[in-house]
Amino acid sequence: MIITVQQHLLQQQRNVSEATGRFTWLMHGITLATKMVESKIRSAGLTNILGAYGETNVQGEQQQKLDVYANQALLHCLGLAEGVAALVSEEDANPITVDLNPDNGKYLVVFDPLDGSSNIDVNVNVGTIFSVLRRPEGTEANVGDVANWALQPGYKQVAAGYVLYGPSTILVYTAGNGVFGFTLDPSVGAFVLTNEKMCMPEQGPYYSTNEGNAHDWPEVYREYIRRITSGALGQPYGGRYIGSLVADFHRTLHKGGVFLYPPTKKTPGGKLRLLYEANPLAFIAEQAGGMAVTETGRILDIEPTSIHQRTPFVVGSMVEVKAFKDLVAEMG
Ligand code: AHM
Ligand code: MG
Repeated sequence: MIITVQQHLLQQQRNVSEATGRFTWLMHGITLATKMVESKIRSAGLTNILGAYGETNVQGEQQQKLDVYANQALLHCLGLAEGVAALVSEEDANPITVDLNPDNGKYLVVFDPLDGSSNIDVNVNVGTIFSVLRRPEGTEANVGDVANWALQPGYKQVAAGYVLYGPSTILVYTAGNGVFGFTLDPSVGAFVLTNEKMCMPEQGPYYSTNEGNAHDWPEVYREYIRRITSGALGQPYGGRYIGSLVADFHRTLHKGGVFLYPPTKKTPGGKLRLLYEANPLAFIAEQAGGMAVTETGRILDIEPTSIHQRTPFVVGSMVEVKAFKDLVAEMG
C-alpha cells in the first residue's frame, strides 16, 4: 500500500509529544503549491506561460512568468496554512507576514519558488527549495522585526526540502530524522514515499560546477578541481553540470561526488543564496551522511546578516568535501 507524504508526516509526528499538527498543515501548503506548479510546468510549452514576465526581481534578475506563478502559488497555499507567521521568498524584497499572533504563528518558511528558472524555456529540470524555521521565542507581533527572525544559522532549521520537476516530480525532505523521498503519482495526485532514509555514498563518480568561471575563482577552488580531475582522490571523475541547483544536488545526493559554486569576480560572496538555497540543501546533505562547507567552515554554522545574502557552496560526499577542507587548510 502507498504512504503519502501527509500520512508519513502524521506517523512521524505521533512520536513528538508537543506536536500540534501545525507543521503537517504547513507541509500540506507546500505540497499543494508544488503540485500546482508541477501542473503548470507540464503544460508549459502548450500554454502561454514560458518566457519573461517583464520585471526584474529583488536580485536584479529577469523574472520568468513561471517564477511569478510559483511564488504566488506558495504565498497563497502557505498564507492559508495554520501556524505560519511569515514567508520569505527569493522573489520578494521583504518578508510577507501571515499571522504574527505568537499563539498561532510559530513558523517561518523561507523558499526559492522556482530555482533554475532560466533553464525552463529549453525544457530543462527546475525545482522549488524550502526551509522551515521556528519563530524565535519571546517575539511579539511586531512587523518591523520579521526579517530579523529569519536570520538564524542553518543548524536551527526545523525542516528543509525541495521538489524537483524532472521526468518524475520528486519531493525530498528532512525534519532532522533522516531524509525521505516521495514521488508524485499523477494517477493518485499525491506524493508517495519511494525513498526511505536516503544516504549519500561516501565517495561518488562526479564533480559538478560551472567551469566556465574557473579563471575567475580563487586559487584554492582551481587547485581543488585540478586534484579531482587528476586522480588525486584515488579515482577518475566525470563532469556533470546542469546549471539547475536542485537537479545537480539531487544527482549528487543519489550518486555521490561534489557540487560547488565558488566565488567569482562578478559575485565575490558566491552566487547561491544562503537561507533558501545553501542551508536547506546543506541540512539534507548532512542528514544523508554528506557535508556542506565554504572556505571558512560549515554552511549550517553561518550566522546570516540579511535574508537574501549569498554564499560560496561546496556540498557532497564525505570524501570529496573533506578533501576540499584539507586543501583549504593546506593552502592557508
Ligand atoms: P536562480 O535562483 O536565479 O534560478 O539562480 C540559481 C541557479 C542555480 O539553480 C544554479 O545552480 C546556478 O544558478 C547556475 O548558475 P550559472 O548559470 O552561473 O552556472
Ligand atoms: Mg534560486
